[in-house]
Amino acid sequence: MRPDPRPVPTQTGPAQTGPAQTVRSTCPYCGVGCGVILTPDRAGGLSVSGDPDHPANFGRLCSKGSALAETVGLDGRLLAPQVFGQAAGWDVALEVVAKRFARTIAAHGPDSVALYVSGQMLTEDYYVANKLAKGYWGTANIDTNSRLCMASSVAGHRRAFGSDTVPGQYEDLELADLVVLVGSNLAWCHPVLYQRLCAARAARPEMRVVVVDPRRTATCEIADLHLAIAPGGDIALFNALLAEVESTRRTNPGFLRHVTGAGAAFAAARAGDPAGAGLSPADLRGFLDLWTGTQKVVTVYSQGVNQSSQGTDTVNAILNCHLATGRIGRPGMGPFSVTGQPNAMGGREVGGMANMLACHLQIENPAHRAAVQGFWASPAMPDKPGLKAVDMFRAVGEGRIKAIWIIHTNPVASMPEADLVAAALRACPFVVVQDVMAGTDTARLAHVLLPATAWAEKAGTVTNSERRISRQRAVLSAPGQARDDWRILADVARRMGWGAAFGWQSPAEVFAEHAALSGVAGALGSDFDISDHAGISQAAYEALAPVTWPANARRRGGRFFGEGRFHTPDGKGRMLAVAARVDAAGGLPFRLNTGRSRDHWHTMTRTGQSPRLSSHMAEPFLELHPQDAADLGVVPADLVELSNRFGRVILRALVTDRVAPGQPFAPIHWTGETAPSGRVDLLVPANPDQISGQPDSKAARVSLRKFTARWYGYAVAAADFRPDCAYWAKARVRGGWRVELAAEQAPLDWVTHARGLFGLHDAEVASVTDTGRGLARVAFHLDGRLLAALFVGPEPVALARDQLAARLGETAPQEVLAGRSRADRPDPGPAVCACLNVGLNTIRAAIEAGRALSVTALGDVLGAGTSCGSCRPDLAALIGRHRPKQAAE
Ligand SMILES: Nc1nc2c(c(=O)[nH]1)N[C@H]1C(S)=C(S)[C@@H](COP(=O)(O)OP(=O)(O)OC[C@H]3O[C@@H](n4cnc5c(=O)[nH]c(N)nc54)[C@H](O)[C@@H]3O)O[C@H]1N2
Ligand SMILES: Nc1nc2c(c(=O)[nH]1)N[C@H]1C(S)=C(S)[C@@H](COP(=O)(O)OP(=O)(O)OC[C@H]3O[C@@H](n4cnc5c(=O)[nH]c(N)nc54)[C@H](O)[C@@H]3O)O[C@H]1N2
Ligand code: SF4
Ligand SMILES: [Mo]
Repeated sequence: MRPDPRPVPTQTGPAQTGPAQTVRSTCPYCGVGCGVILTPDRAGGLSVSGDPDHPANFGRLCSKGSALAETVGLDGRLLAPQVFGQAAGWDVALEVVAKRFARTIAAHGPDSVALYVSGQMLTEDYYVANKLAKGYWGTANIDTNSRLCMASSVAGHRRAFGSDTVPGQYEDLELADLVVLVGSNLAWCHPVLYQRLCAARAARPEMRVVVVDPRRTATCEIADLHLAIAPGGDIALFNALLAEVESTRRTNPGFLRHVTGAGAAFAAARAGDPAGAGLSPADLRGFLDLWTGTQKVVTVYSQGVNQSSQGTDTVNAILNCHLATGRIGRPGMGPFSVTGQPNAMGGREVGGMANMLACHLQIENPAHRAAVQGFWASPAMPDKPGLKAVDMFRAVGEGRIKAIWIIHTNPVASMPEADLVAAALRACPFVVVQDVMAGTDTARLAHVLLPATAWAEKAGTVTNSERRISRQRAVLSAPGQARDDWRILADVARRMGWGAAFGWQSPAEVFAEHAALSGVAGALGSDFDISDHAGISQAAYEALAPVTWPANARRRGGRFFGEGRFHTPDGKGRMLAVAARVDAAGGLPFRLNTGRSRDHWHTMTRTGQSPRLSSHMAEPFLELHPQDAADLGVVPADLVELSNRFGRVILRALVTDRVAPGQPFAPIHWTGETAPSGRVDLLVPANPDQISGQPDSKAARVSLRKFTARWYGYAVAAADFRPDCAYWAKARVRGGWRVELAAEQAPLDWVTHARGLFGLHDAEVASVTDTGRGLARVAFHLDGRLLAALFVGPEPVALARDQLAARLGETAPQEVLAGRSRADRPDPGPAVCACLNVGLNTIRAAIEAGRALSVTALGDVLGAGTSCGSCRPDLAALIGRHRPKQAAE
């Protein structure tokens, strides 16, 4: 074992003893897997900085990584087990869970239970969950939110390579002469990788970047060419490319000797209709020339590819082009599926999906099953795949699954057909939810809630998009009764009678066992073999430096497939004949695209705790093309209602030509906790890819209309409160909350209404109302300090929102009622640069005054964009918009 040679001390000893040293760890958000240095403040908090020596980020962090310290507080945490609504000790909770699962399996067979887990679990947690389900319960009904995320990539890899292998390394993006980003908003979703790409391009201006996305995203700022492809047009595009590769004789005949299926794939590509991509002939030609004429090409792809009913075929259409040209597994060349979650890769490595076995072995292969079962000495081993996420929740709804245990994911918010998922859980006889937060949409439907330790409180490993395994280390002690995820799973397994197989004392022991099993898999030909670490000692595990797999006596790190050796039975790569399927026309008029915004993480249970991250986009919104807006009679800041057979959603209109007409876009982050009418997944039909089972999350058909409220409101409050009206959206601010409201009915008396809303029945009140014009302003205070305020009008209220929120706890309520900015403190506006907290109004003022007319100058003058840089595309756009006339000339 190679110890970490770097100077920062690492924590030793068990995770839960309240260590207080500086440690190296890994960011818990995206699959870039950035290294962080954590220093606890001994008061339950910590400071976070980028690890300059970590090979994923070399010290960089994005806005989410740099705000991690704001998310480790205990607000909203689940701190004790709850059993049927009552607080309970661990003994009771574990006993209830163990007995119920044992009884259900005994009465209805192993396939009557299920585990639904997450690509955010640590490898050790995931390993234990998979061992319990497959080896001991005897069911393959363990699936994960990775089904919503990476399943099409996994299936595409396995079809082409015979294994789920990501061939390249991050460095390839820097070494390439052309980087093509397909369905990836890298600037917001993998910001540090995007920064590495920007830096490489600045150093080598001849490098080219193409973005293939129906939307003009922030990532397009770096693009030489933005192909605003027709949604689902990617197969047509890559088939056109493959046909071009063949017709211009750019194939690599030497490499093609190691590939089968080329003839059929070329024929299918020739038969395709490039018009399906929906691009202008000039754009298409430009792309084909660039790709075929550049040897060092990396094609990065993400959810615009995976989350489609043709996701797997789209993946193979991309892989075909790289196989045909031999541009794979060599420096600066290759297809690159970037993973979303921090341990999407680790989950695939332990086999934590319904159709996989441990260590990339195959569930359908008897020798593989025997090897894993032999290694585990386990009583059971399913011989066929289990239910994939969509089918799993359908089985719950139909009563075929009678007990489900959900860990580290929030399916009631993130699954398609979300209300059906909620209904299924409501009807399920036994639902266990293991989370760090008490009030998530999923947790509210649980019979048993199990409190897990959170990031910075627990220890383990994660694998990033480039196959690099990094340690997460604990610096904070476990709050309340929270326990590590792996330990909770092992505790239940022990109570089910399997003490010997689940008897580990630390995550190091779990990792050692996982690494040993990978050696068994490696001997069977698996790519995933980290047997270097089999039997790793506690001390070596504590000191483990980031390492890429494979890691065994035969191979350490590096790229795959450059020499043309694949993991298929004949050792050859496979090109696949794929054809674009044309979606049946008809249905509702709009196609709803969904995805992410810059500063929030999924269902916001953690990023929602940070005022800084909450200020970039404080409300759920709908990007809507100006033409659509005009047709619907919608102006900026209006509310829009989206509906289809599943229900309705209300979002704030963000009118922009970043989206094409007919293709509005909404972010996925808002939930029943933060904006009950903003839960977009309730409108998304599952419509999974037939091969991978991955839902088609970016293609819901919806109708739109303007939502007209009787009144609109804006409120700030020091204490949390829950409105009850057609539309509301809540966001954190320093010292409290800010909330947007809209309702179809007006109350009789605004002061009474506001008292009830805030629960401030005895506080002093100041109010101004103009019933005739439908205006009201109500402020509550105690000893002259502002506790809460509500502003109401017949139109969306215009006022200095951030400024008002900043007044919470301050004096002078009369001034608050005036709704004005204080002259001595201008309203900075919503944060554009979340790292350094620089607001829109501040930036705009600097541009309009001519003080900063480039992104670099904005950095010099205000600091904006100088930390993670993910706002730099926004800054450039603001300069374009607000630059003084004479300066523009
Ligand atoms: N800030 C932030 N970063 C994150 C996350 C987060 O929640 N917040 N989540 C992480 C996770 S788990 C994931 S999976 C990744 C996802 O990272 P990305 O895949 O980059 O993010 P998305 O916004 O889901 O989708 C990417 C793009 O696909 C485009 N798209 C839609 N339909 C099509 C199509 O038919 N063809 C093409 N070519 N493009 C299409 C959308 O317009 C969108 O811009 O992000 C990770 N990083
Ligand atoms: N329409 C649409 N839907 C989508 C997508 C899309 O693009 N469009 N994207 C999909 C994708 S790619 C993904 S990855 C999913 C993500 O969807 P989810 O996985 O459901 O979202 P998260 O908010 O990340 O949920 C993580 C949960 O784990 C909890 N948690 C945090 N830390 C810990 C811990 O240490 N232990 C435990 N036990 N719990 C913890 C959090 O509080 C939270 O409740 O959403 C999918 N849904
Ligand atoms: S890019 Fe940002 S969110 Fe992703 S791992 Fe790095 S710091 Fe974390
Ligand atoms: Mo994801």
